Amino acid sequence: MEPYDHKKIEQKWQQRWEESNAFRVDDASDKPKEYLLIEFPYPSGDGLHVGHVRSWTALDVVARKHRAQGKNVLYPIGWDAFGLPAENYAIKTGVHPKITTKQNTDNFRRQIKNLGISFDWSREVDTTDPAYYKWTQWIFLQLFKKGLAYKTKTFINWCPKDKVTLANEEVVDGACERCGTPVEKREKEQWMLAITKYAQRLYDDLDTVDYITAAKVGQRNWIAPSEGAEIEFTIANSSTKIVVFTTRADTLFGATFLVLAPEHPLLKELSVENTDELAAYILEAKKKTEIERTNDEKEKTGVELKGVKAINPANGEEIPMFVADYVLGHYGTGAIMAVPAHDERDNAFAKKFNVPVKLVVSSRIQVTRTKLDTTEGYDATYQVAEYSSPLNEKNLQDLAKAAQENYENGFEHPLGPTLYTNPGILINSGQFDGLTSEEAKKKITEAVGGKIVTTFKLRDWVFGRQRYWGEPIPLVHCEKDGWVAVPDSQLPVILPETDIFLPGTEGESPLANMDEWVNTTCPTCGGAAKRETDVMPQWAGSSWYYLRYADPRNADAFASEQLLRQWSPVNWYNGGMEHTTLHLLYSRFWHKFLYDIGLVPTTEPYMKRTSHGLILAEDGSKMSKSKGNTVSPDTLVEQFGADSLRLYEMFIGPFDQPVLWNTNSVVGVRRFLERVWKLRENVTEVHMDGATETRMHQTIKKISDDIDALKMNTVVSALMMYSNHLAELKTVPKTAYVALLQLLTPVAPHISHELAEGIELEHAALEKWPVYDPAKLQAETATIAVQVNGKVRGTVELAADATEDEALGKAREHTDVAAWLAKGREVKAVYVPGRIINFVVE
Ligand code: ANZ
Repeated sequence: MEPYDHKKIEQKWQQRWEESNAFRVDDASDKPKEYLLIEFPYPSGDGLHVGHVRSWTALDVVARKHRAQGKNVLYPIGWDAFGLPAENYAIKTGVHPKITTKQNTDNFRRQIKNLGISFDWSREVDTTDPAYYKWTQWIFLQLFKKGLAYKTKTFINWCPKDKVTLANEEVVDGACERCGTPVEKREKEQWMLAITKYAQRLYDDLDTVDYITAAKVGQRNWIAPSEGAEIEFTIANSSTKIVVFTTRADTLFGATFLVLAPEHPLLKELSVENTDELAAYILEAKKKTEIERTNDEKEKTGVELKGVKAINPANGEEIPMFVADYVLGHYGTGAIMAVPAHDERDNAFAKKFNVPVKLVVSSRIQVTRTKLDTTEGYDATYQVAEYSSPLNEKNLQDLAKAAQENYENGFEHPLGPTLYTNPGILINSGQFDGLTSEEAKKKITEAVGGKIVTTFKLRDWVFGRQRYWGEPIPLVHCEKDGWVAVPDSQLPVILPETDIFLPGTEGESPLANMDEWVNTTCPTCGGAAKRETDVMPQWAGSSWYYLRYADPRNADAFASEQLLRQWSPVNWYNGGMEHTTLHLLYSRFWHKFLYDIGLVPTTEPYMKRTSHGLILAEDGSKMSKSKGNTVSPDTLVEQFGADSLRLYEMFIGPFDQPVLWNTNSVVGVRRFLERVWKLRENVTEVHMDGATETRMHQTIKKISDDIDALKMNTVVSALMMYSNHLAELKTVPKTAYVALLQLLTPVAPHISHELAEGIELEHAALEKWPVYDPAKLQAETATIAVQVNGKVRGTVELAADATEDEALGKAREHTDVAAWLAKGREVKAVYVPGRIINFVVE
């Protein structure tokens, strides 16, 4: 048999698959549909990464198996090709992003085809193709028409190096996700998408999908609903009212000051005496990142609003007001009632600014038996009733008051620590004393005319980018009509050609310089108007691409209703953990919106979501071009073959865990394939022995189950064990070998097809998934002859998978055999599994 020549074989089969459109999926098929999706790549200049190979091979294994099981499997690919790297490269070299994108996608396509992944190439999409982004723009316009896209002056995250606005999701630890530069806050007019309008549904509907836990938890924490109340405070001698958001309305009686965020719009309306001091503070606050502002280790800063007081609606007390940057402008209402006895930040602030601390919730109800003002220590004089036990002290209110007085006279507070952040029983709260925190929240909110609300951490999506390489936002501004949508008939708004890619120093989009493009006419009144020059973020095109795959060449709609019904929802989506709060959330939002306007048939885009662990360099660091520790799939395919690379990446470790790369181990799996290759020489039409048959059924079951559970590493080890077993046989039964090839095909398709051809196995047989017989999973017993010095002296019943020790032990117990063995000294004992036991005695 000729040696295993991976190059020849892989080329041959890839060509055949290409010529026969082997993976082109038929929309009209009556087989059950299955839609498998991987995150379409950003075609970077670095080419394919071994991480891509891990994700795509895994779903390719699933795709090939499910096709073999009779499903109509859609497994598409495309390019998420807008974005900064191509643009930054253009700035550096002058090469237009369109050209680099074309080069990069060509290279990616070649590399992927060399891996033998069964993508349906006829459905390839490219987000930078006008025929595609026409629909990205169109969907944006639907959002605009429904009031979900709006332009507003807002503080945005600004990366001074990339000169670009960043979404909150793109800021990691206060720095730009891409370049690590500390992010600044700038006030800018920005297009926003009102994703917060969908916050509750995005949160609740996670219950209806099968996502890995980390992805669900990540989204839940990101959306983060918080139940609380909005309570209005009036300002003394003024008609201005300040609404605060609190999750602890039960502590209202303990609110001893009010704090506004530096961004709070009402600051301008208050007649504050110390305006200069205030203005200086606000300016400083703007320079700080949110991380700095919310860092609890840092000392709290703030400025009192001199000359204004707020009125606590619970007790009518006048309380001081401050501006402090630990209160954020965009969360809740941007204003808080500060309760220093029950909130840590307020407590730290109150201590620094000398504001009274008033305890209004207690964990313990401590009741005096004797006198309150003893100096002998309180412990001896109080009886402690736990918070959860029923309250039976009639004089609770009096006692609480007395305790407070004592505290103010300099004793440790007898009702508990001065900072107590858990819920408890109300004290010092007038008619609400004795209620639990939970009860009091509702009652106090009602009593002061507040309202119960849910606030979310999730914020609206900053959608505009002042860059070049993105979809133009298809809007026109007219003095008379304001923002007007470009009519559908004029879509797409084509990204104009230019050689100037650099954004302006103030961050205006490069498109702003192109007068001819900018100046247009208003679609409504026909008067002079200007185009919006901001473009969309990279997340736009990826928010709906999975829908386009259903009907990628449709010129009249982003996809036809019928094909959307045919393919929705995506059955299984695999992608990076890092996309949980960005892409995954954004696309769920667009999908729900499209559902609401009747354009998609399901409420959720993806039924199941998994994630692959990162592949790290051999030393455990992240692989990166700059560190020079990347491995190129091209080199590996060249040297070992695509099948070896695929097999290795499936074998490398548990699929969802990070793993270290090790090129030496690729050699190991390559050797395994060579053994499988050689095995064919021994294949004959012999009858299968019991042990092999059992193994075969067990292996089919194991691999079938493990592929669906993405346990790819144990799939490979099961293949190895099974083939090792076959290698131990003198002749390999063809049925057992066919099963091996069928099971191997999804992971190592090229060699499997070649070997199948070698034993004249019909293509169709190889592409069929083997079925196990549950009755044959248990090892069967076989009758095995026992020889002593070459003569059969008896037989024993052995389990098909009996070990040598078990077999020999059983044989020695056989009376006749034992007698023959006793005649001399045993020098050798061998068990040939499933066949014979041999003793040699002298
Ligand atoms: C009074 C109070 C008393 C509060 C107390 C807490 C404890 P979560 O759970 O994260 O939603 N808060 C409200 N808006 C804020 C803003 N814009 N910036 C900073 N802090 C803000 O937190 C809600 C609590 O955080 C609110 O409840 C408010 O402080 C504060 F013993 O009100 B609380």
